[in-house]
Amino acid sequence: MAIDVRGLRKRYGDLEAVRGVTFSVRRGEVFGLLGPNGAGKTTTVEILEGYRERSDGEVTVLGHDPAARDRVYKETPRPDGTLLREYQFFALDREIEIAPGIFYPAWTYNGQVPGPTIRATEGDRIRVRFVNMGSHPHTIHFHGWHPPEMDGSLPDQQVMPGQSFVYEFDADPAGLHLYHCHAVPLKRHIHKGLYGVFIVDRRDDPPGERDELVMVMNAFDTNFDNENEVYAVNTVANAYMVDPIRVAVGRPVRIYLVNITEFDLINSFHLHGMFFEANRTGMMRSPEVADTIMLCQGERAILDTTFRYRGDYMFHAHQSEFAELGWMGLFRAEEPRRDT
Ligand SMILES: [Cu+2]
Repeated sequence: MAIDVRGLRKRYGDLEAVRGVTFSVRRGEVFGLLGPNGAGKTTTVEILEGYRERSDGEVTVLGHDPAARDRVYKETPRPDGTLLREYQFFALDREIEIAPGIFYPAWTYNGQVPGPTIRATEGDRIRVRFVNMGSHPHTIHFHGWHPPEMDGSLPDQQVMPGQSFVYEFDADPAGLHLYHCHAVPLKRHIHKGLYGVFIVDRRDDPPGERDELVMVMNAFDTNFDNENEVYAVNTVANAYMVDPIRVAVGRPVRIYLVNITEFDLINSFHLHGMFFEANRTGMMRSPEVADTIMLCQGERAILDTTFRYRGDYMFHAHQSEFAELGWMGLFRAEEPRRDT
């Protein structure tokens, strides 16, 4: 049996979109889901793809549960103490909501923009199985040390729809990197949403007693005029104005800041009421201290700081136009929780 679905249910709040669906599909069988809009067809397919979590029921696709984490990520210890980290990446065409009620026809890695963050410790081995389930040729081009055949940038390295490729290289050097599609035309493939963050931790500086978050500065050309209409960090305009990022007074905070904005030459991050240490590419020996940092596309920096006072701190691009079009947010610093 290729696909087996028993008692599948999916609830979105009070709405039950899929109400106990049971079916099975044999290998080679042509199978269709028919029904009016809202019948739950897309939700069902997205659960089979592993893109959406189910509320109830049992699902197997080619013998595997698509909700199982080991389908997309697996780590295996190696004799020298490092890890082999294996990822499964799919290119998927997907509509994403970039502001309330504004949908964008994105090209995605694994259904999300930015794509999944790849994180390793220096010296680990990275293996990414990439399957192109989208409608155009795509690649994954990583920043970092790797042999040219793993670069995903030349015309004959494009992975055609329905095809796959395995990228494999060592996590090197320690720092903050990124990956993105390098198929042509490049600006179209990048701004459609095919990018993500690649963090390599130093072996002597593992993630410790600090709060960490990834901030990808991105933007969207919603009317295809080669200019952006919506700006954000992590895709959704003004998301952190509505829902501030909670931090604790006195506890270190690290931001992994990456600029992937297409069409505009630069982007920037400005934080109100305080300063941070900015470590460009995560590789500087002595970081600069600033309250504003400018990055061109593909540049990135690790920002370290600690909030001194309680309250709301605004952050935004110091290009006012970007800020007004959605690239603005808040940190909410609160007294640390006492767990005694
Ligand atoms: Cu592409």
